[in-house]
Amino acid sequence: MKKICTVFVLLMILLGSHAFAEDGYRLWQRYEQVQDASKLQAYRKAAGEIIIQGNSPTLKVAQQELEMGLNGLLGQAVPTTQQPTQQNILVAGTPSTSALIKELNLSDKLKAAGDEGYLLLTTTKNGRNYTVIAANTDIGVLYGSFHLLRLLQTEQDIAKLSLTSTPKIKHRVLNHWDNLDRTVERGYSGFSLWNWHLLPDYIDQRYIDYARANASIGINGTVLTNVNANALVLTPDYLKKVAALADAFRPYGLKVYLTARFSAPIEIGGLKTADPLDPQVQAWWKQKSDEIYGYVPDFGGFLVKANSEGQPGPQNYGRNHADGANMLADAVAAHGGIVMWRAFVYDDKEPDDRAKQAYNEFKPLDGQFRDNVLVQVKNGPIDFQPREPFHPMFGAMPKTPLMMEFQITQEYLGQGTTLAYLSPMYKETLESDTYAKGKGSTVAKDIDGTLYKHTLTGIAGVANIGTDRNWTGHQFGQANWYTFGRLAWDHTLSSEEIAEEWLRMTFTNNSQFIAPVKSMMLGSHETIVNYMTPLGLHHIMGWSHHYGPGPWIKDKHRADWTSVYYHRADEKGIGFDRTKTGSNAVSQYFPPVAKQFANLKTVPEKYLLWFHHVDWDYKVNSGRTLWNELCYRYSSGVDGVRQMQQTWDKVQGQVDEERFQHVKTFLAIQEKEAKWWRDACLLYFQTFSKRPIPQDLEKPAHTLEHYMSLDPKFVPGI
Ligand code: GCV
Repeated sequence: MKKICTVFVLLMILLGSHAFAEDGYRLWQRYEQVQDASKLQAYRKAAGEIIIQGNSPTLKVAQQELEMGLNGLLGQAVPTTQQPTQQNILVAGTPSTSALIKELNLSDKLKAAGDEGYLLLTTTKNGRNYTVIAANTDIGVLYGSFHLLRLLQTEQDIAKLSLTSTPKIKHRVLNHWDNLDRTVERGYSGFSLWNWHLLPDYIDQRYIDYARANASIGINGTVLTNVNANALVLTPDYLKKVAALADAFRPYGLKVYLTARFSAPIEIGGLKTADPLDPQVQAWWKQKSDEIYGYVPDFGGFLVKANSEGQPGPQNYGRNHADGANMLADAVAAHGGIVMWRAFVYDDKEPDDRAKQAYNEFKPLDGQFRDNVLVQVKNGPIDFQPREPFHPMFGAMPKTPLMMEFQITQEYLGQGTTLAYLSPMYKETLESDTYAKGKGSTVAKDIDGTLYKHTLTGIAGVANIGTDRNWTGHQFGQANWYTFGRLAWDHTLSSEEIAEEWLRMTFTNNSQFIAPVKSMMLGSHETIVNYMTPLGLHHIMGWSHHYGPGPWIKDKHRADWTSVYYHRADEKGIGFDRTKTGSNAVSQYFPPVAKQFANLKTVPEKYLLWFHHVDWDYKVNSGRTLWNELCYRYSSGVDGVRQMQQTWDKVQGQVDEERFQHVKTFLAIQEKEAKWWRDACLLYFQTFSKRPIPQDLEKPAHTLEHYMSLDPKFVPGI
């Protein structure tokens, strides 16, 4: 009998491993057995048994995760007990629920851990050795458990642990641009995860795995619906479904938020107006919020896009953004909710430079927002371009907590098939110095609250997650979800550290794989900037779907959605003059920055054409003329992709064939698209520069007419 059982178990393992082929579903949570023999031995020794005293839903999932993780990583079952029976113990808990943690007398150390942080340490008591995960709250225990697992996954030494980790930002939130019909605006990885049809009765395992993944990187909020909002989600039929998702996410510390359509009082409330100063409208939102909290007692609050790109808002009634935000803030305040009010506003009826409009509208409102309002600002002043200078609102609103909005989905960065590791781009913004209070007033300090002493702080990432089996379409898209969470927790981490962690957990700890692939990831963003929008060019992509190059886009119903509005190429030169002689957008920055950006000699070259209209023969840093530099940059972008292909080809055999081939195929698509960008842009800009493409560079494959005639169909995510 015993023999039959063993054969059965072996069969199940074999079948199981086949069913869980390396298709990317397991993200960075693969928990494969540790390969380094001495590390494996040390980990097995340290985790003789797991003790978690207390049984809240969050502690339960911490226990499950530790069991699943350790069983996989150690290749053997680790028993869970309630009292110590062994010499070496892994203990996790809070002093209030775990007598064992209490006995370890950690209260002094725990003071530094706050509400969500944790301690990891190694200690001894009564002759036993403890590896300790301690926190003040259950969610801290869960976060600490994931940290410990990460140390094992990345094969770190855990013999003498002594660390405290706390998040630097309070609200770390994903923004899903998911529609109720399950399409995803700017989504390139299938459809929306939220199966509204089967909710609330069917809880897909995906929801749990999504929550696990988020908790593992400290993400603590998710906005389920598109900012181009549909009021229906606020009706009881949908609120039941929202409640079911909130229930599934709650153990993982993931709060649910919804987007509020400003005209909802009219559309679903039967009112004649949505004027935020109208008492009936205010009462409607108050009652609606109470109703939502009836379904979801820990509902996070609202995210709002108002008076932008056709969305309704307070300005429809002659009111301002503070009036709108405050009305909603008052409606959720009693329940502890917040409002994230977006500053992504611009209007083509407004003659001023689009890059200036958000600052112009919001800066005068500083100090007028309620205490539970965050103003959510995109990283740059236009719209998630491959590269933008930091948004001038950062540092400029001392009395208002500003929340960062990054885009994780790659709307302008090659969409689903491009390998772009975005940490360097996020860090570039976070580390930019606003000079708001002198040198060192970085954007990061504004959003983590240390610059102006705000306690309400937040960061949002527009999600790249969908129903694709590997979640993000591109296997490397997972790295951007991961890096967003890790930076939201601690923006001082380096892009390199994060890439290395992710690679080790997602693929292998083999250094022959890590070193070249990490360097490929670190260079990938710059490579894309080079073949799409070098030297500060921006917004020159295809019309509407934003796929591929379209520098020739002009004469559309909105000038500020065309490309010529931004690149301003003419016979003399190219670029948007945002100095005093042009739109003077530079004046929105603090004087040292404004001065640097305004001067052709001191502006960082990466922003040259963002701020200046520059002569074709202007000599850039390399000594080349601007035209020749553009040609070299575009070409080096294509070369960069080819190098990425070579790097990837060399690691064949070091990772599973399934994901290897997937990435390889996507890199081939990327190379094709890089050439398309280079050739289309150079041929088009050449019609103005009237200068030859340098002899030593690869010639365009087709004519400009050919590229202009391309009309890609069925581009996802529109
Ligand atoms: C959700 C860009 C995108 C839109 C998006 C908008 C926004 O304009 O193209 O799809 O709408 O940004 O951030 O609101």
